[in-house]
Parts: sequence; structure tokens; C-alpha cells
Amino acid sequence: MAGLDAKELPKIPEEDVEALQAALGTGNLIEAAAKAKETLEMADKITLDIAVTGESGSGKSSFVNAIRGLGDTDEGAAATGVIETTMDPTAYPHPRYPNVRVWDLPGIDTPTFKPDTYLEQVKFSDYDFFIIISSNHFKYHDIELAQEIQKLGKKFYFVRSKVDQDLANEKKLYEEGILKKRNAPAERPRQQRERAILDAIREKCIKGVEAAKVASPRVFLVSRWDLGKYDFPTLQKTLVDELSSHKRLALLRSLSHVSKETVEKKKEQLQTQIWLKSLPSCGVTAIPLPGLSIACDVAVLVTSLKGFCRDFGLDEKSLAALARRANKPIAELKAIIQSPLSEAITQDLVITLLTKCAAGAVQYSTTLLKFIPVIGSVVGSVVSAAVPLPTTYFMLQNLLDDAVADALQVLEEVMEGDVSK
Ligand SMILES: Nc1nc2c(ncn2[C@@H]2O[C@H](COP(=O)(O)OP(=O)(O)O)[C@@H](O)[C@H]2O)c(=O)[nH]1
Ligand SMILES: [Mg+2]
Repeated sequence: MAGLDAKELPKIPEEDVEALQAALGTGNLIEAAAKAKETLEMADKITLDIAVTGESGSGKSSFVNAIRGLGDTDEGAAATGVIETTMDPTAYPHPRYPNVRVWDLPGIDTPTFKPDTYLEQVKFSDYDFFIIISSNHFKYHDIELAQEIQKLGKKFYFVRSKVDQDLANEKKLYEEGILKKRNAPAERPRQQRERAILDAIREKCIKGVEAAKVASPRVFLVSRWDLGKYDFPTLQKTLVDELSSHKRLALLRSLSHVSKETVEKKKEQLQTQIWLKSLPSCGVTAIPLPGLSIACDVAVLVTSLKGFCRDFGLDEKSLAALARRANKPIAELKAIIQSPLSEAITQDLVITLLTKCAAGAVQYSTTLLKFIPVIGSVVGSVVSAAVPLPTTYFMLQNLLDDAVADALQVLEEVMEGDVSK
């Protein structure tokens, strides 16, 4: 943990003081701790249901796996392949956040397909938004379905899958000199050529959808094999931005780290929870810590710290899955991680970290008392009684910063050599 020296502790930003005041409400510290615990528990229970639809063979089941960070043969993966078809909507919970469910819906390419009866049949009202996938341009059924979803007041996003195949095909053609015969500009750099192909695919898809009068259509180009590339990072960002704020945290937590922006957005959202997470450690179950002038509920802190690690993929299971996908030894990823992994967070470790934070926190509690009379009025004039709050705050803040730094390092490592990074 960096920056724990009392002199080096960062200033508490004004927004944070406001957030603390909001977390405290008008009640006393004990009440506020109970309320914060409840708020956090409620946030953990929020569900998110994402529907994935489109023609059979378009890549629905593959996408359901990919966005949950799974390979097609991993435990809990949806069956994929040319002859696999889904007859009923099937829920696939996210492996680490089971409240986030991705639904594999039946294909929409039967001759008798009717968008209204289909939506009725799949219980459209259960989903927060729809992903409509096609591995070609969007056809009549895709567009009809989008129009119906729009009518019902739900959001949908067009995803054009398998763009890796389009690029591979074009590359082959190019290498065989066929494109040259069609007067394609000779020897354009590969990235430029790829971009031109992707732009052409996107434009063609959008034009087709626009012609059918779908309001402000957007099409995201993806490859199930490389979510860090093409439009997947933009799709993630769009989903986060357009989701109602109370569901945003659930989505963000479940997102695979495909770009720096994803990690930073996740941090931004979790940052708002730091005071909320600090408060329960000062609740009724707080016990005095030997050698420290503070009382804390260490078990609550262990849970919070483990939560941060899990949110940033810093646990054995997530790292193993990532290493497999990136084709790297797990030891290589572990070697660049400075924070403890989720499994290594114990009560003893938390007490050690608290000890490091406590000295600096005394200073802060004096400052805090000036800002936040509610602490002073509740716990009396004894400054040390208010110390656990800033102490746990700084500990969580430091762990969050460290977890983010590690997640970014790991991301860089797995994306090494990736031109689209
Ligand atoms: N190259 C490539 N193949 C894909 C991609 N997405 C799906 N596929 C393949 O397309 C086939 C059909 O995919 P599947 O997910 O089963 O389609 P579904 O019928 O819509 O569920 C499978 O062989 C997948 O491996 C992709 O992004 N790139
Ligand atoms: Mg399928």
C-alpha cells in the first residue's frame, strides 16, 4: 500500500465530505452505520437482465459467453455451434455476479416469426435491454423486432458479430492480389485497410437500418474472440451511460476489463461507495483493537476489501480465467500485481493495514469534526472516537487505488502487442 504515511495522506476532497454527510444523514453514527450496511446490501441485490437475440448462427450464444468472460467450453457456458439452437429463453448468470443475467433467446429466423408474439413469448418486460446480433447486415426480422422493442419503450443495441472473419477474408483477397485488380490502393498499411473495411461494414449496416426508420440506429462491430478490439469497448461505455443509475453499478462490476476506460468508470462508481463502506465498521459490532486507539468491525472491512479485489478481477479464479484467455502463465500476471489477492485478505492483514492508516487519520478526524459537526455531536468531543471513520476510509481508498493500478497493469500485460489498444 502506497501513500499511507500521515504526512502523505491526501486531502479529503470536498465532494467526499458531502458524500459522507449524505451517508451519515441526520442520524447518529451507529444509526448511519446500520443504514449504510443496508444500502450496500440493497445495492448488491440489484438485478440486471440482458437479452441477446438475433437469427440462429449469428453468434448469440457465443456473445452470451464472451460478455461473461467465459470460453465456449468453460463451466456455465452456453452451448454454441452451427447446430445448437435455443428454443426457450435461457438465463446465464455472470460467474462472479449472479444477479447479472445474460439471456440467450430463441432465434428469430423461423418463417412464422412475428415480433410481437415473439416478444410476448420471451417475456420482454423481464429484460433491461436487448442486444440484436447479426453476422451480416440486419435483415427484415431484426429490424421488425427492433421497431417492436422501441414501441414497448425498451432499449436495444445492434451488434454486428464475427468482424474478425470479414477482416480475415479481406486479408486473403488482398494477399491474393484480387483487390489490386479492383484498383484498391496498393500497399496501404494494414491498420488503415482494416479501418476502411470496418467503416464500410458499419455504414452498410446503419444505412439498412435507417432505411427502415429505426430511430438513431447504432451498430457495434465485435468479434467474440477479441472484446478489446473494434466497437466492443464503445458498446460497454454506451450501455453503462444509458442504463438507469441504480443498475449501473451492477453492470459495471460485471464488465470484463477490455479498456482503460472500463476500469476507470468502475473505479469512479466504486469511489462513491467508500464512505458507505467505511461506516459499517463503526457500527454496533465495532470492538476496540489492541494497540490502536480505535474500535472497528474488522470482519466488515475484510468483506469490503475482498469485494474490491473481486470487482477488479484480483482473485485466483478471475486471474486463472484471464491467463487462459490471454494465453499467458498465471504466474506472469501475479508477478505484476502489488495488492493482496482476495484470498489473501484476512483479519490480521486488515489490522496491519489499519495500524498504518490510524496515525494519519487522527489528524483527519480533527479536520472532519470541524466540517461535520454531526460526528462531534454524536460521539462527543473525544476526537479519537471519530477516528475509525477516516482510518477505514483511507484504508479502503488506498486499496481501491492499488486495485485499480493493478487492474490497469494486468490489462496492459494481456493486451500487449494489440494494435487496437
Ligand atoms: N470468427 C467468429 N466466429 C464466431 C463469432 N461469434 C460466433 N462465432 C461462431 O459462429 C457459430 C455460431 O455461433 P453461436 O453463438 O452458436 O450462434 P447462435 O446460434 O446465434 O447462438 C459458432 O461456430 C461460433 O463459434 C465471432 O465473433 N467470430
Ligand atoms: Mg445459440
